[in-house]
Amino acid sequence: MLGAVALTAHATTPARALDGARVPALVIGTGYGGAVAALRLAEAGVDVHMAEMGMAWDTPGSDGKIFANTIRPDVRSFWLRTRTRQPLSNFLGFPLDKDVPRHTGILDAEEFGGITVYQGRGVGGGSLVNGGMAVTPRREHFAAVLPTVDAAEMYGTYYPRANAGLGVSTIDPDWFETAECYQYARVGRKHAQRSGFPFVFVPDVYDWEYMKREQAGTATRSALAGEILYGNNHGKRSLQQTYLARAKATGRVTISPLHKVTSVAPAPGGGYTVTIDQISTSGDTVATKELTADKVFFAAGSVGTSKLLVKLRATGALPRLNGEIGKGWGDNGNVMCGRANHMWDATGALQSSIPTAGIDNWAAGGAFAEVAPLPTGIETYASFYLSITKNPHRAEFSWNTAAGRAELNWQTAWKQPSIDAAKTIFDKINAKEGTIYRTDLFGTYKIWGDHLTYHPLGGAVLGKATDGYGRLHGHPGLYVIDGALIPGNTSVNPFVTITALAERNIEKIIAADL
Ligand code: FAE
Repeated sequence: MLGAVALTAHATTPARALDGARVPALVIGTGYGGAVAALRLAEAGVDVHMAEMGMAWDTPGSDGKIFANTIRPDVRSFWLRTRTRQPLSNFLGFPLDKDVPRHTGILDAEEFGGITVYQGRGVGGGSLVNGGMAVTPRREHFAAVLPTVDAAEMYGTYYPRANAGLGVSTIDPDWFETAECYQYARVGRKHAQRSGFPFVFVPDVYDWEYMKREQAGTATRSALAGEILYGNNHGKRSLQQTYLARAKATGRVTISPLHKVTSVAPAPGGGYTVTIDQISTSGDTVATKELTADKVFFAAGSVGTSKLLVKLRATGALPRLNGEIGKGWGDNGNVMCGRANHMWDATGALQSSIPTAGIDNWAAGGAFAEVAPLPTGIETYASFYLSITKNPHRAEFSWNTAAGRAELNWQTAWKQPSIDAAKTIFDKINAKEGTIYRTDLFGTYKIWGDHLTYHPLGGAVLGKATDGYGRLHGHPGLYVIDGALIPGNTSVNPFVTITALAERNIEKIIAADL
């Protein structure tokens, strides 16, 4: 039953009193950029405090589980909404969304005019809710995205460092051939190859040995129980198990969950005054705290960092931020679709929620499509895909003074290049297989999931809003270290690139500024 899971009190009290404190480094947000910054600063002997607006996600609910199941959203699932907003809104003619109690749940479906942006909320950021697909882009694509960054250094040092720190590995190909839970991916491969498309395995941070045991029935199921969007209770190496665990083990890092940064402004005696609202699990402010930080790292994610920075510039808190703030935002070209297979191409009732394979048509058609699961527990004869495409459109965040909120000027029609790119793959496969697109997944008679992104990128682009290492122009001691640095596209799933770039930038910042 929705909302029936009772939650015990989550840790909301920081390890030490924040109000009035002075800290050497304050990190806003605990996703990839924030976790890398915290670990490396702490290893360099700097005490770090992290403010995170979401919950700690370290305490089980009354069902004994920390995270809710994707098939049964409950109070834990969504960030401060009264109705779920699932990426797949319909199935076989039935709407899937349901009422839920308003709560600081794990998945934010943040709505702007033309797009819903999905983001993770809590200690671990997007790593709590994502598929763990850990893809290093092709070197030539990286060079096109961030031409000012030395690619030799990235591929020689920082991508390997990020992959090791995140615990990335690839599925055992022999097991893939026989595992019941990847029948859907094998069907996806067959169809891709019959149409002449390159098919590639996608690395992941999920523990593949654990998944083998799930399939064998010797471990509690997580990926094989449909867990993903609202967190995985087992198997996935989120930042809680990797970078953040190592950061905490240094003894120099403290984290305050349910603490939302609302302002950063120069402090009279040097450094920055940071204003933080402590919120309850229903989203109400219960205390407002002020501390002083020598250095502030914006790691609130592309959307969170951009929203804060456009506000701080417009309201005069950080007046010397430049005109590039808020610009260069893109959706990584995300678009989803499903295909209806013939009855002889069953995709399996048991599907691992962790995708492991993709169709690479980037060079020819500007699309990289993941073969995604549809873990409904029943045979659907559907193939489902998330495409990452080369979409040229870039939006801008701005501060609406009258409404007191940040706005994004993305337009739904801007997804058309993404749809066209995805069609270079799926029109061909449909023609070859004699199949059709599903029209029941995103509404009634709607083929394309073109209303959303999981991969917000940009808004404080490297080398534009910041210098070549993320130092914000105009205010020394302020840094951007998250997905906001990347100008709207990475050609693949973004978190390995966000992590590697953060590794590169923090190394330079520690050497030069601290
Ligand atoms: P992020 O991880 O979003 O962390 C930012 C943190 O800051 C969050 O915890 C926020 O709650 C917090 N925050 C925001 N504002 C404030 C504030 N004012 N005060 C305090 N805290 C604040 O940022 N990427 C992949 O590479 N592979 C995948 O398989 C994949 N699957 C995805 C699936 C889903 C459903 C979603 C939502 C995303 C997925 N992504 C995937 C994207 C990936 O998770 C995302 O690019 C990174 O998490 C972004 O990392 P950042 O460090 O930029």
